[in-house]
Amino acid sequence: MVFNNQSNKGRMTSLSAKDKDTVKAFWAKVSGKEGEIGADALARMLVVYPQTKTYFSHWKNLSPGSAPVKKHGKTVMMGVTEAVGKIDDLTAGLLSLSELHAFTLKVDPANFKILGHNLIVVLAMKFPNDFTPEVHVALDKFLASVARALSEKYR
Ligand code: HNI
Repeated sequence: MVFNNQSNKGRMTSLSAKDKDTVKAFWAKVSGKEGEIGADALARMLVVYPQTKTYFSHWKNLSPGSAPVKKHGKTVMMGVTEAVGKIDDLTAGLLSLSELHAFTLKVDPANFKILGHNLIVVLAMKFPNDFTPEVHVALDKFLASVARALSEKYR
């Protein structure tokens, strides 16, 4: 592994063109599986980080596999797929979603990172062969950028 090379510059601050291509190529495998992946990631977040359950207290059942977890998991994951399509300008692309989470839903932005982490774990489990270190770092940067874009309206 080579450090301090071009592709590692700016880690966590910007996605290189290569990172973007890596994310898009990986997402072609995710496409069509948003439902199950999103439901798994959301369910895992609610179990492992139970403080996140407060935002969903209006649901009847927050357990893994429940109808609202499946439905909302897919909704969130379609949002991430949309973000892949807007990868060149996430701040503008996710502005209205940021507004919704900040002003209407009042979600603490720390939770965006938590969901991103759970999503990475699920993706690694679902795609063990495709989840190379290169894919891992590109996805990590992408999800950090999504979290930052969603946090835009909080500042
Ligand atoms: Ni989030 C609704 C996308 C993280 C709590 N969320 C949505 C919707 C989308 C969405 C899309 C539906 C919007 C609409 O109805 O117009 N959420 C995303 C994305 C991320 C994210 C892309 C991060 C990657 N949301 C989070 C996190 C929390 C969260 C981390 C809380 C822990 N979201 C909500 C809540 C709603 C919501 C609450 C409303 C759901 C409902 O049914 O009440």
